[in-house]
Amino acid sequence: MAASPKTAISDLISKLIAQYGCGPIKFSGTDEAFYERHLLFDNVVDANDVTLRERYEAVARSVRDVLSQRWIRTEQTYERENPKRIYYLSIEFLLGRSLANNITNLMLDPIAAQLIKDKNVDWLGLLEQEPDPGLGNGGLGRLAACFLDSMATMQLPATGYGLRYEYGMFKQSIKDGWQEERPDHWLRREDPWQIMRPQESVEVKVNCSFEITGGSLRAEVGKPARLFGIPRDLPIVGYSGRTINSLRLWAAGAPDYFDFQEFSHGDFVGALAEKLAAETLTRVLYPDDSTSLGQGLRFVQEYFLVACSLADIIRRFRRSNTDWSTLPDKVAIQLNDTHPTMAVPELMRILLDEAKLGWDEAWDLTRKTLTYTNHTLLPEALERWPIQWFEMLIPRHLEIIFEINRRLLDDVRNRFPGDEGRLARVSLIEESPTKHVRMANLAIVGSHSTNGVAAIHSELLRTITVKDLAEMFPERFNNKTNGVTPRRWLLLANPTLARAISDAIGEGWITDLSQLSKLKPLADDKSFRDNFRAATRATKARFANWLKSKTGETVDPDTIFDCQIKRIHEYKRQLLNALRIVVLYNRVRENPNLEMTPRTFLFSGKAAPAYHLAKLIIKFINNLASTIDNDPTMRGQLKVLFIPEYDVTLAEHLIPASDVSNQISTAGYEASGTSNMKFMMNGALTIGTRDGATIEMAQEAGEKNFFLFGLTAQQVADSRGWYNPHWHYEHEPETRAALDLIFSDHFSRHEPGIFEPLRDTLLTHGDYYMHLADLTSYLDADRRLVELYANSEEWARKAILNVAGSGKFSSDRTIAQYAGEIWNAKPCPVG
Ligand code: 26V
Repeated sequence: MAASPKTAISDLISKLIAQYGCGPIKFSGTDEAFYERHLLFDNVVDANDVTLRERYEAVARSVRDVLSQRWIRTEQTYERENPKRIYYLSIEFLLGRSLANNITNLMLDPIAAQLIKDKNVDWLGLLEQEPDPGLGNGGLGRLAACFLDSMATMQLPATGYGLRYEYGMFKQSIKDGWQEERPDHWLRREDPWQIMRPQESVEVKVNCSFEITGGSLRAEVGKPARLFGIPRDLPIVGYSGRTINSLRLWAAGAPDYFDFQEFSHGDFVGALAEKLAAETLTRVLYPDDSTSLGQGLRFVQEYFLVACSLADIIRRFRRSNTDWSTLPDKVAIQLNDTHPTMAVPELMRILLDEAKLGWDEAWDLTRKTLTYTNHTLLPEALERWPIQWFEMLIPRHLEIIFEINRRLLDDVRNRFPGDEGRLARVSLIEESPTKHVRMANLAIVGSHSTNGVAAIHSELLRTITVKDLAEMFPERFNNKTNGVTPRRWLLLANPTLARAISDAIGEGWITDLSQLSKLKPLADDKSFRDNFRAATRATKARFANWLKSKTGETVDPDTIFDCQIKRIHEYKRQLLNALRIVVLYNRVRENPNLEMTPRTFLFSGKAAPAYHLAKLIIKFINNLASTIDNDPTMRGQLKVLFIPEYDVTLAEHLIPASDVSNQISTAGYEASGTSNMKFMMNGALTIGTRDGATIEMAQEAGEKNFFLFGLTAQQVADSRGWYNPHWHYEHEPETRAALDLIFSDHFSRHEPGIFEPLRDTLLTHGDYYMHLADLTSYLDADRRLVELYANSEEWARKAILNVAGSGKFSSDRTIAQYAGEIWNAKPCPVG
């Protein structure tokens, strides 16, 4: 007898659970599919009358059912085997949606496909029901998420630790061309992926209390308080579902019992207010702008992340180990940027005050346990916290920092007698204008490894930014070029290309991306090129449909899709891209018969709410877009579109559909970049500067398959003293015409003068990021690129060679290097 569809799904899931080694789950009395059980028992709804959101929840919970036993077994294996564990501490994790990713990594696609068919589910609509959790600003947070995927896939015993912000990155909309921000209340509906673990809450003691007055949080000095960290775990499913690690996110709360005490003294409302103040701590993620650096709440967030995570790590360590001296053999703690650097004094405090070790042993263990990654050289982004805040919140930690510094400076005096300048530069304390702790110095001194995220970045860090410390501790400095997970960024985001690749070289690339090099000879194979081109064309059409349904905007898949998507920042030079477009526009205006290869310029990205110039750049791009749209002489040859609300999901749609990737930062300023790698593995060609990991990408693909232009980092540094943007304005007619057009209010007819600050930055104030210096060579590279596009066989050949050369940029490779060269950690397969 043929199985009914319901039974078939249920059977398949049971088989899968069996395959994962945990034995089939027995239902009590009913043989309904998981999905329908969840609809009935969780949502209590009639399966014939459900909303798409309810369907999403039921499918997500069904997938969670499949992984839950395996998840428990992963932790049991680690408890039993007691391997060296990796802890990744990060103030941001930009995970993206989980449902489709978990289905792919659990290899449940055939079951999902069957469910879609049997139940006639609007799958794309259903996926859209899951919020894209914006618990990060950009590259740093997304890197953390890629690393978690790689560590689980490589069966490494790793845990991520972060904060459960109630409001993530703001939602962006565009009104009259301007960015508007709205809060992102992503937890409005229950998140099926988060498991609350109240029994594993930890207590954090601080030396002041908090109060909300007039909407802001105020610290009351000298009134010690206790905060509670309540963890929620998210499953991190390794590819093939063998290992399921955890991301543990802390939410702040006040202890449950406090209100009873206060209530008995009559101050019930006061007690509740205190609870609210405590919960405020993890309410919102800070945007990466310089003004936010001045805010005390962020400082408390950083300490809270560190205190909760270290308490948890040490508790776990003590469960299986009695001897403190084995800490570095069992625990590796990676600090993702300086945000969790208070781990240095916090671990010292635990070892000194709780374990009662002597200073030397505590210091040795601390340094051997901690490691630090630097993600930016921008001086305004290097964290420095006022000493006063340490005094107020964590005076014991300040005492420890002072003692670390005293010993460090003694060491400097011994090794470099009389070198007062060096002493001042190396010190953990910046003396003026007011005393601050230099968090990067503390992280370097208090750990045994400091790495940058691309070869050029690590080199600049070592030889310029923290030169004196690198001279003192040369063995600590190393490079780990970033990578991205090919599961989310190729297999899941670009199924059409992924299939074409697998058909040609097999599926080994999914977990060993270096196998993409097998595509190299296929660049010369006409039929593979045809497949490749057809895949790209289909993906572009799919993107155009998605964009239409999301935003109402129309783009033509037969034009070149030329993209720049990333946070809006002066150093990333979205303005340089806009200037290029103004020059192209001017060429048509001057010669209306000019035939251009039709192009669509796509921008997306958020500006920090207080970063006024970045917001003006968004406004300029939008005005440029509407002016070009409304200019009949353009005859649809150029189109500019700023897509609002850039997030992981948008990137997953847009990157696979792109022909051209713009990576055009001022050389020396983009530490690595990671979207550059995603574009490359999806077959886009890069037009870019010699910056960050783009340099290594060009090496891998061959420079002749790249469109590199502009000043090198060395040239940028060397010309700082004499660079004069006016020279370019005076001597380069196209540069001059473009700027004149902008400042004639051509793009701001009804808003005269609004773009004056662009004149200030590009001319009056000296063009710090050297837009004008690079514009001409950018245009030259752009011309070569468009010429190549006319030869579609050659274009496809180069695009294939780019994919074939992208194997190095898997985060699996990066993680293998961290594990081997920094953590000394090994896989711990789950039996
Ligand atoms: C922070 C701030 C704060 C103050 C104002 C300006 C500013 C600009 C940037 C940042 C972000 C710093 C950390 C960060 O996200 N770095 C990014 O890390 C990525 C992963 O390693 C890397 O690919 C990017 O190049 C790097 O910018």
